[in-house]
Amino acid sequence: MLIKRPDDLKASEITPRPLYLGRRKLLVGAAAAAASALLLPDLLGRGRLARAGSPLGPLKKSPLSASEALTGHKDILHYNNFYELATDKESPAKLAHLMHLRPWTVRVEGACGKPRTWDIDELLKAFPLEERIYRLRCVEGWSMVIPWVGFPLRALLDRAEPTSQAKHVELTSFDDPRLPGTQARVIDFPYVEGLRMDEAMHPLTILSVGLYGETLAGQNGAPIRLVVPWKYGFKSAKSIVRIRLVEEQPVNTWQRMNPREYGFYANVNPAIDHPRWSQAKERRIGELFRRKTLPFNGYADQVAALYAGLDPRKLY
Ligand SMILES: Nc1nc2c(c(=O)[nH]1)N[C@H]1C(S)=C(S)[C@@H](COP(=O)(O)O)O[C@H]1N2
Ligand SMILES: [Mo]
Repeated sequence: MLIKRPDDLKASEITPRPLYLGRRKLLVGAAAAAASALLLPDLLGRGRLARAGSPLGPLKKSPLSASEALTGHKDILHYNNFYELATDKESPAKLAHLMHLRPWTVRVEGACGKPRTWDIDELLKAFPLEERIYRLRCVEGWSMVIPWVGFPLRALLDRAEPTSQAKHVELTSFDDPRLPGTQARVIDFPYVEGLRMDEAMHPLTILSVGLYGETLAGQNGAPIRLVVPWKYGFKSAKSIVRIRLVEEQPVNTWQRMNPREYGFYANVNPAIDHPRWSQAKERRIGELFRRKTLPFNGYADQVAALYAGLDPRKLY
């Protein structure tokens, strides 16, 4: 990961080796993409169709919101992890116009009575949206407070009528080889994440379609992404195209890339260091001093009971 702030220099050490090797390829890919954007002005037209940044109308603020100062809208739009686009923090905002956001469908399938392919615009109308302010803590040691707009994942899963075999949920991001990071194969795509059924059905777990009252920008995972506030940021799969109810525990992308360092649960835990760096503190983007990281990212009261009897040292 290419980062400039001194605080983040340590983060460059955390990039797993295959990613470093992939970065040169990625830079070549980014240059090619920039060139083709110049040759194909209609890409801009497709960007407009995606309607990132459109107002979402009056929104009820969820009582489950955190009451903390929000991270600036600009920071949320310009400090992103989105490997389908690029591995540094600033490039996703510059490359997001390459994403083709319409037509877009989300397939809900697997162990359920009513599998369905949702058109994203139908889906946006089918579930009442609300504003949810959540802390997001990245495993790299930074955090933000984000006014998401979305609805509980549970609402969508209930519509599918999960069967008793549905023990886990696997969420899959898009895989568009036209995008520079995807093309460079910096990690295995599509990006996959997983939750246990009770985590997926928990009222704090949402699908987000917007932030700061507007539809999501591409770099934040438009048109729809997962948000699980008590877990490290990487659990929140962006630009989802498939949600599958499954029996077995899914293997998520980071677990597959580096099983020694990333597990299935990824619950925020200041007491358990990542093999190569501490998780005790975090830098809130926009703030100068580090603050202490809270167990379950501050959501312990609501979720700690889900993990009673589970050894966080073995199952992180
Ligand atoms: N498909 C996909 N989803 C992803 C990622 C990614 O690279 N690809 N990065 C993850 C990581 S590491 C983090 S911290 C969050 C960042 O979300 P944000 O940029 O909207 O803050 O998205 C997560 N979801
Ligand atoms: Mo992250």
